[in-house]
Amino acid sequence: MKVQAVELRRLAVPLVRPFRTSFGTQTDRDVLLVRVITDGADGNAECVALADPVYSSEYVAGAQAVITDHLAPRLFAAGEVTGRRVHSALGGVIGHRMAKAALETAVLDAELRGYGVSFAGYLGAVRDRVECGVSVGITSTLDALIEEVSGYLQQGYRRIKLKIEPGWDWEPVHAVRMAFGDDLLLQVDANTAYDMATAPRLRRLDEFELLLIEQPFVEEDIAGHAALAQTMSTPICLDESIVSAAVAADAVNRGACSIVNIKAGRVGGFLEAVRIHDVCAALGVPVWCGGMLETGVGRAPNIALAALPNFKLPGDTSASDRYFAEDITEPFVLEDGCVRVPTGPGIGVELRADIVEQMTTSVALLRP
Ligand code: SMG
Ligand code: MG
Repeated sequence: MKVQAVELRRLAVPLVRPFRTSFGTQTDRDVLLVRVITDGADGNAECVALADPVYSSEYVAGAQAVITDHLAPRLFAAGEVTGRRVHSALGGVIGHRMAKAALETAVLDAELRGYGVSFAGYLGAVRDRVECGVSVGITSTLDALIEEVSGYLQQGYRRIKLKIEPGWDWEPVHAVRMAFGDDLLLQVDANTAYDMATAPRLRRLDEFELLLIEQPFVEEDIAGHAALAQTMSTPICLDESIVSAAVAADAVNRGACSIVNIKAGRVGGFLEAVRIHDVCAALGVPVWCGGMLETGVGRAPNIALAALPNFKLPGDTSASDRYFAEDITEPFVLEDGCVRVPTGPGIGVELRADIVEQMTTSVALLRP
């Protein structure tokens, strides 16, 4: 298969409600869709970078620039490619994992459509439905939080994740435990907002028997997480820190985490994501699927990934209506707290051309 052109399309997609984390508030999604046009089928993917470099160093305009100036030219120059060859074709470029992941996923989508094989089948999925959790942003009041969580539980979500930061930690977790009881599967995500000075606040969360605490310290601080893990009964899970299978194995072996969040975009693609899944399985460490407020284009392969056997906890793989009034593909719907794994060829979903057109803010076509 030869990639003949790459289309980069930016969309402005409003979120149904603002999503506040320790690093800022998202009110809409600046989506970068990547389409590869090949001599066979076309392939689509979504780049998970946010509009600003606040979750990671990558951001949408930067991803678009690196694809335009560095990655697409390498992909064109590679000649005959398959999904598995994309990583080495782009290897000369350091970092930019989210941008690389989008290209690799689009090539895989094209390739698998040619074979008539689904992402789930290709990656090694063992389930046809995956359990869903929901990530709940920081709210202005505890009452607003309880109301939001209550709505999600009524819809059937099987696990709640609360975003925390120093000053919004013990109180919201306590309020949610009081309102919904000790059996609720509950976890928290700090998005690097703590350090050794504020760590005592985290230790107070041990009383709530949380499933895990996600990424308390900055991403580089593997040693700090290992030290923290020694002093807490709540399992530490890493998200931002885990950028490859090698880093995952190292973090686990050094005692920095006992659970791993996998996001294909953060680690450079679904093939590396499967390697992380495999190394964690070998080390006895459960994984779960993270989310980046993806549209259906990005959600579909995430759900396929989440159907692999070592995905042992519900993921941030919520239904489309948790994010968007209208998804740009056929929507993912919650059924008994689960979403169905797509079975069609490639990512298994199609773009809704009219809605995509309405939301498009720019289109660029890259050619060799
Ligand atoms: O897709 O449901 C989702 C969002 C899940 O909380 C979520 N993602 O650190 O895990 C995380 C955040 C990163 C993105 S926040 C805009
Ligand atoms: Mg996280």
